[in-house]
Parts: sequence; C-alpha cells; structure tokens
Amino acid sequence: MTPPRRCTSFPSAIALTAVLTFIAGCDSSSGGTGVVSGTEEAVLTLAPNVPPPITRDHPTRVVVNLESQELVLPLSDGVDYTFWTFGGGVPGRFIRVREGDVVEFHLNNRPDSRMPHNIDLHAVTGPGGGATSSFVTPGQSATFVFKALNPGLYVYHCATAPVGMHIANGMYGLILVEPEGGLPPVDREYYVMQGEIYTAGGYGEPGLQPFDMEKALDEDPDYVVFNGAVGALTGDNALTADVGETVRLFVGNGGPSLISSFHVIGEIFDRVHIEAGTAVTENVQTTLVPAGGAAIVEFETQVPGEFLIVDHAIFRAFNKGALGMLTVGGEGDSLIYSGRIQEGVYVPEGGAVQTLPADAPVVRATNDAERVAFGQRVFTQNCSACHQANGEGLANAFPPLAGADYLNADRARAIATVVNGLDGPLTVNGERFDGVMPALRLTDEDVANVLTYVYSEWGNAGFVIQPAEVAAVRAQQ
Ligand code: HEC
Ligand SMILES: [Cu+2]
Repeated sequence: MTPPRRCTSFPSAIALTAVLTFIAGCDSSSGGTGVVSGTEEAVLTLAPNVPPPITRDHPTRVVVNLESQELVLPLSDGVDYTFWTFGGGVPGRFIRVREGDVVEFHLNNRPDSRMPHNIDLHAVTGPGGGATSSFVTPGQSATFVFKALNPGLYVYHCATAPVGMHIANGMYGLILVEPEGGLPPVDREYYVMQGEIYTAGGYGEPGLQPFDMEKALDEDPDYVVFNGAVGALTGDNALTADVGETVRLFVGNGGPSLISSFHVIGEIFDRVHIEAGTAVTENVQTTLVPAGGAAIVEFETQVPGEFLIVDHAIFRAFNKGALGMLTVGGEGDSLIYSGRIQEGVYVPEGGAVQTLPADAPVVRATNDAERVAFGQRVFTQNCSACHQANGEGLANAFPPLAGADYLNADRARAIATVVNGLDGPLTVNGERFDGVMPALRLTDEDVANVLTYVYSEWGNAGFVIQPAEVAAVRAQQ
C-alpha cells in the first residue's frame, strides 16, 4: 500500500539536495508513487547479472556512482579491443530503481582515461537525458539528480562526440525503473545486451584491433555480440535455468546502428514487454529491439537442453558473434518434446568471414578550389564531431584546428596525424591535450583534400597538400 501524499509545509533547509528531494516527494504529476523517504546506494552489477528486485513500498533517494573506465578486454579468441566502459565491463553496469525514486547520479571519469565522457539515460526526463550535466574530462566527476517518472527498461549511453564512436566502443547499458508494485517474481533474471563493434581487421583477425570509423559510417561491423564479446554467453558463460523455472531477460541494444531481431531458438516468449514499455504481448517468437531500445522477455522452461540466444538476422549469429546460450537442466517431458536433442547443429561455423576490400572509386580534385570543396566534405564527415564544425575544438578534449600553432608549424606532421592518428600529450595554442585521435583510414586523396580545406580556413597557413605528399609521409612509416 502506498501512503497518502502529503505536501503541507515547505522545507526550511535550502540545500539544493533537500529542495530536490522535497520537490520529488511532493510531485503529484505521476500519481501514486508515494513520498520519497530515505537514501540508499544503488547496487550496480555487470552482465549477465542484475541487482535484486526492489522490495521497498515507497520511493527513496538512490545514489548511483558510475565510473567511466577505458580498458583493453578480449573481444574474441586472440582478439583484443580497447573498450570504453561504464563500470569496467560491456555492457555498462545494470542500474535498478523504482518508479518515483529520486536518483542522485554521480558520473566519475577515471584519471587514467584518455577521453571525456558523459551519460544520456533514456529514463531521464530532461535535456540530453543528463548528457550536458554529466560531461566529465579525465579525473573529473559530475553530479545531477533526476526523478524516475516512467517505469520501464531504458538504455543509457555516452553522448560525447563522436557519439557513435563512444557507443561502438562499449559505452551503453540498461537502467530498470520498476513499476510501483514491482515486477512479478520469477526464478531467474538476466541482463543481455547487444552491440556491434567495428574493427580495422576482419572477424577473427588476431591482436589488438583499432576502431574503424569508415566501417562504422557504413554500419558494416565485423562483430555483432551480446555482452561485449564473442562467447560472453556461451560454454562456461552460458545462462542457466532448470526445467519448470520462469526466466526473465532484460534485453537491450546499444547499437550504435543495427536493430536486433532477438530470438531464443527452441523457446517461445510467453510474455514480452514490447520495446520495454508497459504493453505486454504474449506468445512471441522474435522481438525487435531497436538501436537504443530494450525489451523484457519472459518464458517458462519446459524442456532441458541448450537453447541458443541469437539475433535472427542470422549471419550476425553464426558469423559475427551474436550468439549466446541458455542451458536448461532437469528432466524432460516427452509429451512436449520427444526425440534426441542434437547438439552441434547450430554450432557457429567459426572461420573468418571473407572480406571484399574493393577500393571505392576515388574522385580526384583537378584544382585547388575543388580540393578545398572536397576537403570540406571529408571534414564534416570525419573531423567535425571532435574538432567541431568551426575548428575550435573542445576545451580539455579536442584541440583546435582554427589558428592552431601546432597545425601550422609542420604540414608533414599534420599529414602523419591524420594518417596514423595521434596519441600522447601535446600543446596547442598554449593549452595541453592528452587524448587519442583515432586513425581514420582515409585515402591519400581525402587526406590531401581535408588538410587543404583545414589550412584554407580560420586564418590558417593556406598550404595546399597534394596526394603525392600524403603518399610520401605514409611511405616513411
Ligand atoms: C575521435 C575524435 C577525433 C577525430 C574524429 C579527429 N580528431 Fe584530430 N585530434 C583528436 C585528438 C583527441 C587530438 C589530440 C591527440 C593527442 O592529445 O595526442 C587530435 C589532434 C589533431 C591534430 C594535431 C593537433 C592540432 O590541433 O593541430 C590535427 C592536425 C588533427 N587532429 C586533425 C584532424 C583531422 C583533419 C581530422 C579529420 C580527418 C581529425 N583530426 C579527426 C581527436 C579527433
Ligand atoms: Cu564516452
């Protein structure tokens, strides 16, 4: 039972947090969630685990401490990737609150991070979902407070430029806002989240793989995975249940681009919260999970065996990694399923996907004006997300190109920066930067064009760069 709402006296304390708590507690717009009382620290879990169900019968102030952390993690056998994470894993840590809760959110960016980050929670009603309030450079922390007005399962993600790159690098996760009365109890709850990864090398190519912006723009990933890695949910990592148990999967899709056709081979979802909202539909085979969206699926298990969890866009499952497993133990019922359960029928084919590195036809600039015009296009598509459309960059994060002493001092160094990326401290116009610029895999023509454009703008030195000069710098590597 929910106690009646009382908002009789204004609080005497004028501390911001007290006022916010008061406002939240007296908000009558969302009906029946009760008066906010007490404070608790949120339990945050790494996938596939979820925090325990909420047993409170009233909203409270929930303190969330989430740390952005950049670290090398395995992506597949012998393949590593530098992931950017919320809480040390991909997907980010699961957050569980109740409708009406006041969430005091602290985003902490580790001092050893190279990049600024922030967070956009789709559960937030407010500009950017919290993104602007939470922008943190390495070694910084930021706090904002929001009220969880709408129950549901929501995606959160980093929204720092270039947004797609931060998401592709692993910066997404789920926050569950339980409805006032809680969710019906089940035997097992798991956290499964899909995402795609764009690597310079093809599927299975060993070593530390850098991010590939070109493939990302083409929405053509080599990896589509559940929970951040090929095999994160297979073998010893398989989800488990016993015959007769009820299972609830909190399914999210970080994207950044692909829609998931979420399916469990050999199971029918008894109930699906479509798009993780309030509407429940029944008896579903495959449910769509949009990029930046979620679904809650529930089913009872009746038959023991291995049940494959897939994105039913099926090349992704068997050739790109979007394959998990639910192992159901116990006795079968031959009336429901009789006959031998063949193992191995759906085992992934392994092996690298054939890649077709057809070089895109290059349109060559025939004069300097064309070079600038073509270069502007390359800039808009490849550079402006970080260095900004006006070339001014972003303080503490992305150095300026406009009137930049570093850029104008050395054209060969500028070419090398675009060709190879850049890593390590540098000073531009007296400001120190220590970030990472990814290698962008542009053609010599595109590098020549974009730098000619950059040099022609914003009071820069006016150099015209020819593709041959780019080729010469590339040859020195
Ligand atoms: C993902 C963000 C990102 C993108 C995209 C990006 N850069 Fe950078 N760029 C950086 C960062 C961060 C640095 C500083 C690296 C460091 O601290 O070592 C940098 C440094 C530079 C520098 C040297 C410093 C200066 O200000 O003169 C140049 C030149 C440069 N970038 C040009 C480009 C061009 C041209 C493009 C597009 C083709 C581009 N960058 C795309 C992030 C980016
Ligand atoms: Cu980020």
